[in-house]
Amino acid sequence: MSNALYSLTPEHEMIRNTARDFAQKEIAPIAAEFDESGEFPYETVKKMGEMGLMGIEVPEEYGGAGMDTLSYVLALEEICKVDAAHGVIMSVNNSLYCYGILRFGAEEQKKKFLTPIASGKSIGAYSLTEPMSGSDAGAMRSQARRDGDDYILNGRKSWVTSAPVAGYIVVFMLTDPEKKHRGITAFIVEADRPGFTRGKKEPKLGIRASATSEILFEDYRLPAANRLGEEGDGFKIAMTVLDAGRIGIASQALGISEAAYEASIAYAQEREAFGQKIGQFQGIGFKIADMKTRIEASRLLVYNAAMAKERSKTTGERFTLEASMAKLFAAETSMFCAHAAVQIHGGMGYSKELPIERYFRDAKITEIYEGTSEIQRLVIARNELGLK
Ligand code: COS
Repeated sequence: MSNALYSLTPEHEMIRNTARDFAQKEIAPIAAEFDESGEFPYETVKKMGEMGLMGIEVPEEYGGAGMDTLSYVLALEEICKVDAAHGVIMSVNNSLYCYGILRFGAEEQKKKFLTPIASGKSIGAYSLTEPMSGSDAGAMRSQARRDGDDYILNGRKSWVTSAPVAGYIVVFMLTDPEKKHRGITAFIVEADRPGFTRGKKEPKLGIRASATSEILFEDYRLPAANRLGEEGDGFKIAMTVLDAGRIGIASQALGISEAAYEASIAYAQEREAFGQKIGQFQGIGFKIADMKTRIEASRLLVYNAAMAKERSKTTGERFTLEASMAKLFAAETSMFCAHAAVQIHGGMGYSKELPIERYFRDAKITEIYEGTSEIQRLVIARNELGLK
C-alpha cells in the first residue's frame, strides 16, 4: 500500500519495530493465560515502562520517551495486535493520565506526577464515570470541598481502568454543584492516602488482563497543590483529555482488526473444504476484501488524528473531530473484522485454542469506552452542523 497521506521517519519505523518485537516475544506467549485468569500482567507492563512505552510523548526530563503522537499510535497498534489488554493499560497511562498533566499541569506537578508514571515505575489512571453518569459525564455527583489548603473528596467513581493497580489517578469531581459542568474540577489523586479505597474488580467480557474497578472516597484529604487546572476547568480538561484517549482506543481497535485479519488470511489460505482452499470461495474472499478496505480506512483516520493531535501541540487547536471519527470508524471496523474472523474460522473461531474468540470479546469494548459509538456520532454531528 502506498502511504501517500502519511510518511514514517526512521524513528517511527524504529518504535514500531521495537513494540512489535516486544509484543511478539514477550506478550504473545502469555496473552491467553492472563486473559483466562484475569490477572494483571505486572511483569510485562513493567518492561514496557523500562522501554519507554508508558510515556511515549512525555519529554525525557519528566521520565518519558519524548516522541511524537504518530510514534505513540504506531507502538500502541503493535501491542494491541497481540493483546488489547496490555494495550489499554498502555493507552490509559499515556493518553488519559500523562497527556492531561502534560497539557494542564503546573511545572511542579509535571515533575512530581509525570515522572513515576511515564517511566513505568507506577501506573496512572483517569476517573470520570460514576454509577449514574457515563455518557452524560456532566451529571456526576461526587464532590470535593475546599478546606483551607486542602480539598476533601467524597464520592464513588466506577469503571476506572487500572484502578486496582494505579498509584495516581486524575479524578473529576464537583466543587460547585450549582454550576453543573462548569463546577467540575480535576484532581491528581494519590492512592496511598487515607480515605481512598478500591472496589472489587469488574468481571469483564474482554480485555480481561486489564484491571477495572470502582474507587471510593470517604473524607479523602488532598492538598490544593494536587488540583489540576483551576476550579471549574474540570469538564473541559476531561473532554480534551478524552479527545487524546479516543485516538489511543482507535489505535487499539486498529490493532485488533489487523490481528483478526491476518489470522483470517492465513486460515483462508490453508483450510480446505469441498476440494479447495476456503479463500477461493467468493463468500470468504469478499469478507477479506471488506476487512482489508476498512482496516486501511481506519489506519488513515487513526494516523490523521495522531497528526492533528501533534499539530495541536503548536497551534493549540482542538482535534475533537479527527479523534471521534477515528474512534468511531476503527471501533466499528474492529467489531466487523473480529466477527468476520470468527465466521471464517468456523468452529475454530469459537474455540479458546485460538485467539480469534479473544479478539471478538476484546473488540466490543472499543465501541463502548472513552465514549460510545453513539457519543462519537453525536460529537461529529454537532461539529458538522455547527451546534457547538
Ligand atoms: N474539548 C474541549 N472542550 C469541550 C469538548 C472538547 N472535546 N467537548 C465539549 N467541550 C466544552 C464545550 O465547549 C462546553 O463549553 P462551555 O461550558 O464553555 O459552553 C462544555 O464543554 C460543555 O459541552 P457540551 O454542552 O457539549 O456538553 P454535554 O453535556 O452536551 O456533553 C458530550 C458533551 C456528550 C460530548 C460529553 O459529555 C461526552 O463526551 N460524553 C461521553 C463521556 C465519555 O466518553 N465517557 C467515558 C469515560 S472514560 S471510560
